[in-house]
Amino acid sequence: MPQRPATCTLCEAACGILVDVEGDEVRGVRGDPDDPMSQGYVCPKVVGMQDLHDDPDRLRRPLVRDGGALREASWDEAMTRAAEGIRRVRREHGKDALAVYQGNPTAHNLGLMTVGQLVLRTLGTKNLYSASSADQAPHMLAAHEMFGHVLLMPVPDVDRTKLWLVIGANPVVSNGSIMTAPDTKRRITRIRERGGRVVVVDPRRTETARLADEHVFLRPGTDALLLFSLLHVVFEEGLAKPIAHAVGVERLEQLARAFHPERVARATGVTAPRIRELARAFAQAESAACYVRVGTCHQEHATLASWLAYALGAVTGNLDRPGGMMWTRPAVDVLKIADLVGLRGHARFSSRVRGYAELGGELPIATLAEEIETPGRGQVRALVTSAGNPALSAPDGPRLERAIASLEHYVAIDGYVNETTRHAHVILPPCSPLQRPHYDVALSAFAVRECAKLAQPALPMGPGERDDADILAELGARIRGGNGALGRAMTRAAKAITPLRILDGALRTGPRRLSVLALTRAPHGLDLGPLEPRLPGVLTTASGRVELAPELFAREVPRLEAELERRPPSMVLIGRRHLRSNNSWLHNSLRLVKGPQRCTLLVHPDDAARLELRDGAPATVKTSRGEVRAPVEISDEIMPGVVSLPHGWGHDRAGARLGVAAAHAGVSLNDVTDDARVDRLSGNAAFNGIAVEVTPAHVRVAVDDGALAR
Ligand SMILES: Nc1nc2c(c(=O)[nH]1)N[C@H]1C(S)=C(S)[C@@H](COP(=O)(O)OP(=O)(O)OC[C@H]3O[C@@H](n4cnc5c(=O)[nH]c(N)nc54)[C@H](O)[C@@H]3O)O[C@H]1N2
Ligand SMILES: Nc1nc2c(c(=O)[nH]1)N[C@H]1C(S)=C(S)[C@@H](COP(=O)(O)OP(=O)(O)OC[C@H]3O[C@@H](n4cnc5c(=O)[nH]c(N)nc54)[C@H](O)[C@@H]3O)O[C@H]1N2
Ligand code: SF4
Ligand SMILES: [Mo]
Repeated sequence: MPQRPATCTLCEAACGILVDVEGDEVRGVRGDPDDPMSQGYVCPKVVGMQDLHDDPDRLRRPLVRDGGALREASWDEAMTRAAEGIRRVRREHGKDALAVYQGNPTAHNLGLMTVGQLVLRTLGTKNLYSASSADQAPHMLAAHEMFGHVLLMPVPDVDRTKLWLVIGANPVVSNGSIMTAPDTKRRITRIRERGGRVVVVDPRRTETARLADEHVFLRPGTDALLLFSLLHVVFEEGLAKPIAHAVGVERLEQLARAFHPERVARATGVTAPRIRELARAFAQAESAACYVRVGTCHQEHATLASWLAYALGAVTGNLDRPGGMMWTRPAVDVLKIADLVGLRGHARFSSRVRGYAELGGELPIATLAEEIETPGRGQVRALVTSAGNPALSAPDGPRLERAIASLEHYVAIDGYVNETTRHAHVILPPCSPLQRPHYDVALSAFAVRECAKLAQPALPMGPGERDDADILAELGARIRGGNGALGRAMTRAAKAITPLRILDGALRTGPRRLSVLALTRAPHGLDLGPLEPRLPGVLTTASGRVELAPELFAREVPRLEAELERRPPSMVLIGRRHLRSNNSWLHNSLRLVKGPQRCTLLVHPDDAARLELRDGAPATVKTSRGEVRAPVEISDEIMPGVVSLPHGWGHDRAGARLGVAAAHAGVSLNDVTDDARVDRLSGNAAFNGIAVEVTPAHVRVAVDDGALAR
């Protein structure tokens, strides 16, 4: 049976896989031992690659809305309808009346990263949105201000570090993010085997925490306070040895002065001696990497947390050195491509209603609902979503859903009628990930080891099937050229610029002078060695230096300091991820969703006793924005005063076509999050740390919004 080498595109680990193929059918998917990066490792989610391909609910033909219902249509009819509606809205209301939202799987799709960006980011609308502002926007803004480019986010050199400080990340489950590191579990074990130390800071004793040397409970939303305090100790005890290429050390030291451990202990829940010990250990380690991720991004001081984590590395000499935080030198110069499609810069324009600054050419997803609802010039009236499900993934999903349902025209590029795309006027479905070529343009820029791999499609496309690049090339050409002869000619021209052609050009002009041909000769991937120091050449700041105390951030410090005086809510809600789940999707794979109910509310035993919650019984979780009911799971792995619900569930919406998922519906965490809670600097959604009231589900309580709102 032929075994075709490919890449699992479900998460950032980008594991090498072997696809067993018989005729046109997939018989199985397993780890590829010859992939230099993943070396045979795969996680349980990998079966999703096969299940997605085989899923009878996955659309094989486009859908168009007739009256109330979606019906199958030919590609030509669907494309005509899609382009016509967008052209009409642009003609009548201007280019900004069209919004675009790109979801997370974009980053895992060669066609969407190349042709997709060229089409979707050049439509002339300022209403560009993506999952970035529900994810890593704070890291991007920190990188922009400190290093000069939104994509210059350094990655932890986990394979050489002696001290790995993991804050607000659970890489044993997520397999790493802004850090391509398949089999993080093994990498953690190796750190410990070579005498290193792993410390996890998280309001939950996670799967990663259980493998680490230590776990520190931290009150949600207080990471910036903790990080400032670590810096405070480093300076106070004379342990600073800043990297050579940094400016702003004195200013940073001055700013850190207010945050001595004794002062932040109460707010963070971490004792002063523990903070001092951690700071000393970090500064004195042979090498140390402070890795912050989604947990530190989904909060109100997220950009400050990202800044201070990078700064801690720089001040202790751990930025740009083996075992510390390092930049990659990928075979495709991602910065160059990003610049080409406007993915750079900050604050060149702002959102119309709340005035949030653009970042990398995009506005915060937390503002899309109001941009649709609020009348006036520039009001959003049409939408294109590609590879996303904002009804479940954006803060206050129900509000955004109502707004989307009110649009004049909505086109979705997605293989499913999901909770968002069920509102579309046209759905254009791409083929399965096994039917398209893959090269990780985005993620190879954040891999803990340099690598390059081009996977050819494991299976051919069937009749009438198309990949994302093909769909977007045509849609873009028809939006610009219309549905007549000009549009057809433009479509032909656009389709000639395939993802592989773009990739070949990018590889040839990239720093390693590779090519599609060279990679075709190494079907399991090329190992290009460990990360290497890149300072000062990598920087694109005006000063040519690492900026340790950007004014934009320094100005926010008084607001952070004020947190020390604020009385925290008695109970707050955070999210979590599960090994067999992937954001809002893959819940249609029976192999992945079967077993015990996963959408549970984690509650500490003390809180459960106080609130009279019983294990397995339903609880009502209420915020100022709404309420959901979920079964209680009592566990001391969660901090007292904190409850946790996973995001991406809530599959019982009428009209979605997800048979298996609907039978394992759960509830959507984002039914109760608040789109007004954002990190002010980056506009990133502050999903976590929202004040909640939790009661046994049979008890009805009158909630005073004022008391809940912080
Ligand atoms: N409360 C809370 N909310 C969160 C988070 C959280 O932790 N807590 N996490 C946030 C984060 S980090 C993220 S990244 C977002 C994710 O949010 P989104 O990106 O909006 O949502 P996904 O669940 O990833 O939706 C993926 C959709 O893309 C489709 N898709 C998959 N592959 C392809 C493809 O190759 N082509 C096309 N065209 N479509 C494809 C799937 O069918 C699915 O419908 O959610 C965010 N929301
Ligand atoms: N299996 C699986 N893998 C995934 C995904 C998935 O859904 N399932 N999603 C993918 C995506 S889109 C992303 S972005 C990555 C995310 O990858 P990670 O960043 O590793 O994501 P999480 O597992 O959500 O880890 C976030 C941690 O932050 C903690 N946390 C919550 N609030 C706070 C806080 O205020 N401070 C601190 N210090 N910690 C806090 C949570 O308890 C949680 O353990 O995972 C990717 N991989
Ligand atoms: S960790 Fe799992 S889901 Fe992620 S790429 Fe590897 S096999 Fe796929
Ligand atoms: Mo994400």
